[in-house]
Amino acid sequence: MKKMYAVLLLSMALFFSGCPFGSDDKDDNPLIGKWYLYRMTEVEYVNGELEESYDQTYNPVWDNYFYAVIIEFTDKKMITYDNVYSNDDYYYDEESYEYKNGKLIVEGEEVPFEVKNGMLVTEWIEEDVWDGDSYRYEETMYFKKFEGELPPASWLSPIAGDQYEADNSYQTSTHLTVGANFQQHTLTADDIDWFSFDAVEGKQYLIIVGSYMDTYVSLYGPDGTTYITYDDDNERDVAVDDFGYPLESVLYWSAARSEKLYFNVQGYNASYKGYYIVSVQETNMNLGKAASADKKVRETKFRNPAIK
Ligand SMILES: [Ca+2]
Ligand SMILES: [Ca+2]
Ligand SMILES: [Ca+2]
Repeated sequence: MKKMYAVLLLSMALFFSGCPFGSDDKDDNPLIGKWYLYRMTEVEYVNGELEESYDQTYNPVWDNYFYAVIIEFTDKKMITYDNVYSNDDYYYDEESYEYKNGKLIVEGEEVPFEVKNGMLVTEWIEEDVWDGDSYRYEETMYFKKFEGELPPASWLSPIAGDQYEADNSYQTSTHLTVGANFQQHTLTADDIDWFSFDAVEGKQYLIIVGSYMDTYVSLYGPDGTTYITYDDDNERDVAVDDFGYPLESVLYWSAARSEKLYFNVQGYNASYKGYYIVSVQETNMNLGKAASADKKVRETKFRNPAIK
């Protein structure tokens, strides 16, 4: 399970309290219109050393608006829309703002920004010293113009089941050809999607799931019921083709015998809904013994609140 959407919401709040960019000086208010977040980067330093970095691009092929935050600037109001993935609902926040002499003023504070080549870019930097260590956090958000209605229709109606349903048991699983291009699926409420693939003795495999959603993959033996192992958030940090979507779960399997194996994909929390891609690829990587079943993780799996 991950925290990124909580971070995103937090950063939206922080973005409007101050950024280091200079404003541009057009007479017309360049902010007017609707903007969707299509890319966001975060970099964290501890004592000047890179600690963590994160770069998320929302892929436009799918319904990327399902995941992205959208901001609308009208003459007087700055309105933030954010989809609530686990409900057929969305988050809405409205604030007054002023645009004067090229400056954006929100609640009495100047919020520097940059509009360039049809993009709105914001950057936020925070520095802090805590317990003798210095922390620096940099966040850049890139928005593009959104032309659709707000909120997007997909935020208000239940997400549709994919073409592979019903596949909520190993008996109704979808067979994947190793090395084939990814398949697109959705997780609807309380959905679970079962798959199978043919493993060959002595070969290694990666079950790759890409999503903006927090997914969880469980591998089962040829009887479809004997649990083998799992992956949640690419626990081994396997560097692999992400097919243009954020790598979510990557399960490694080294086949000791030739057999048909089963696996399923579900949300970390059963209420999660959204889109994902899945593919099984052969790999030359030898990562050693697969991670053993982490009982602690599995037991807490459905106890988690809806926020990622
Ligand atoms: Ca499904
Ligand atoms: Ca299903
Ligand atoms: Ca996960």
